[in-house]
Amino acid sequence: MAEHESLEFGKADFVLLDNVSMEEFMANLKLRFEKGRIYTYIGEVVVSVNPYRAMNIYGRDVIEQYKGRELYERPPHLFAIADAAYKAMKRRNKDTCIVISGESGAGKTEASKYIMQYIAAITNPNQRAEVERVKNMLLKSNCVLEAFGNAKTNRNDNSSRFGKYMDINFDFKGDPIGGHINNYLLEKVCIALFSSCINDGADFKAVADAMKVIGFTGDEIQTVYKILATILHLGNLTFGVDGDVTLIENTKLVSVLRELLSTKEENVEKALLYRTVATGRDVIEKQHTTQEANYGRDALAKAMYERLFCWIVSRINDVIEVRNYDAKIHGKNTVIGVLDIYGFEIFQNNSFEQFCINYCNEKLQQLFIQLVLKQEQEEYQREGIPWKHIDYFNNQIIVDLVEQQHKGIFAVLDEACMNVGKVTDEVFLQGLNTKLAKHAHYTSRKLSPTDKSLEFDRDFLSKTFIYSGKNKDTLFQDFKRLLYNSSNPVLKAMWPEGKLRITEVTKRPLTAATLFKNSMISLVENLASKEPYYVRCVKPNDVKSPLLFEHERCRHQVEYLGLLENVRVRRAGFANRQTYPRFLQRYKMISEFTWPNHDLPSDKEAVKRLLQGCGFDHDVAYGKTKVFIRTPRTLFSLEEQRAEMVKRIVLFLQKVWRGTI
Ligand code: AD9
Ligand code: MG
Repeated sequence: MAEHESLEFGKADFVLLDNVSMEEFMANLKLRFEKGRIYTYIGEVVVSVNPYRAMNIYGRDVIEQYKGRELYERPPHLFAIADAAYKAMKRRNKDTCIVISGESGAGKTEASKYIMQYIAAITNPNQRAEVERVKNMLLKSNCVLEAFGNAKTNRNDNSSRFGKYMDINFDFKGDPIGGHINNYLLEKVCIALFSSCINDGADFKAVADAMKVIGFTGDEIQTVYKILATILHLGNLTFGVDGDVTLIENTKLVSVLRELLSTKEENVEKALLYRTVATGRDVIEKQHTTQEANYGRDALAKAMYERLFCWIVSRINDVIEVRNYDAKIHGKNTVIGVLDIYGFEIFQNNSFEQFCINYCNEKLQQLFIQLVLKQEQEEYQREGIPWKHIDYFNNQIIVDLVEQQHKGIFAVLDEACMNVGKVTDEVFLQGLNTKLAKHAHYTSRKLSPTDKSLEFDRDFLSKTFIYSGKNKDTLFQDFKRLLYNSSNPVLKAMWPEGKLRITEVTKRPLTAATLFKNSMISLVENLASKEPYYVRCVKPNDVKSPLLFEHERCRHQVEYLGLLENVRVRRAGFANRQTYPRFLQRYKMISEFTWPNHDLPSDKEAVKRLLQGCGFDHDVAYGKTKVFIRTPRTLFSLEEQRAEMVKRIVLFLQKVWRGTI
């Protein structure tokens, strides 16, 4: 429980509320926000409210105050969570992860950057050049990824349009030696964004500089410019008809495109107007209708952008990845993962992207429930610790609704998309109505020209219009071949599948929904394998004001993030638990009953004796295999006593060696 804060700022940990009720929770959250205390704990979870103003709390001096300290020693801060994750990683050799969640504009990306900065600041005390290089790369990579992956939306001026999971690898000394980025790209939506990027010359220069530092070559950076220019030009390209011939109206653009793509002019034109189709053994060229040509052009622009983004990520990974020879030098390494993903969002018009984003947030909520609420309660039961069950809304049913095999929304969507040529939203809706009619959280409205929403019984997914067409990866193979045949080697390398001949392209590509679902499932598996730390971000208002705390908006977020349940479980629960042998291994030296060995009938008895001896018996519970410690302060005292003993033992041994004893 955080100290060093007067009560005029409210309770620094929601666990300390007099009554755990929504009213008290909200009153405390509001008071702290108004007093400029944007962070509050629920045990080890940080609740953060976006201040929408520059806060003077991230400087070097503040970093120093958190470095190596225990969570409860200092006022709540992201740095404390970062330090806790770092300590767990270093002390106990554990892979940890920091999961940052909250809706769009709540402050996730900012939080992830402060966390990274903190980790960079506290590591590498010896200023090793290689480590400094890695740190620099990790920080610079953010700048590049944001330039290409963020866009202004009406909810956030700098909205992440991709999810980012970044692993930072540490050597046994606890210094960063590399990293890896996984990006969870949205379906190709980024088109609008870099027009602003290009307009702003200064920013673009910063990005280009960052790319140079990371190690992109001059040719590579040039190619990036060319691709961006291509995409912009594609936006101006229009098609017309002459009789039954489709043609390009502004033919001058074709030579511009040829130049940018380093291909032949006639190839560009052909790829835009025709597609090659295999019918049995024959290969024919089929002319696009104007509608198809328009579709193809847009698909090309989006695919080029998506590919560019993924290529940039993979180039960054090439540079920051821990190389084998590094691993040999540094020995086993551990990882801290930082997850900053697009937040839950509802717009006036919601599309496939919003559906995916919101599904992703449901998955993360499920992980939180699994780890924080469910597992915690189950463990107490398993260990035979008296426990009053706490009710919470388990959103697994919503996750199932989306991802279940055969009858989940994604499965129905995929099925609707199998019907080549006959994919309509009506087919999709019918499928949903048939398969999900009985689902407690599914209700549908009729599709009409003006109202194309599907309704689900939970805010997250509600009013989502899933346009089935977006689910298919339908970039004509002709475009892939065009880009592969470019004489620009960088561009060519981005499109290896352009190598395939039309008759070789038989496999139906996985749909966007399936790809997304699979990537979410593996993300959650990965997170679940690590020791998680949470930052839960709340957005105080919709007008980016530093002064306004919109009660209803915030209450709603507190509710769907399950924060109140979190407090209840935490309050009823224990801050720390360890198996008896582990506990003894760490603390046996602080008690005469257990040092160097105990003669009690079991480790459990020995731990009991030790804790009684130290006067902590009242603050612990003894489970079947583990001891549970209620307050962090007890753990802290144990740690202090241990440190003191270790010091004494070392002194003693030194004396023995020197022969002074
Ligand atoms: V989205 O899901 O990517 O659309 P985020 O990432 O949750 O969203 P972001 O971190 O981008 O939100 O924060 C939005 C804006 O709030 C920032 O551009 C800042 O102007 C503002 N913000 C957020 N956190 C802080 C902070 N700790 N201090 C000051 C902040 N301003
Ligand atoms: Mg963001």
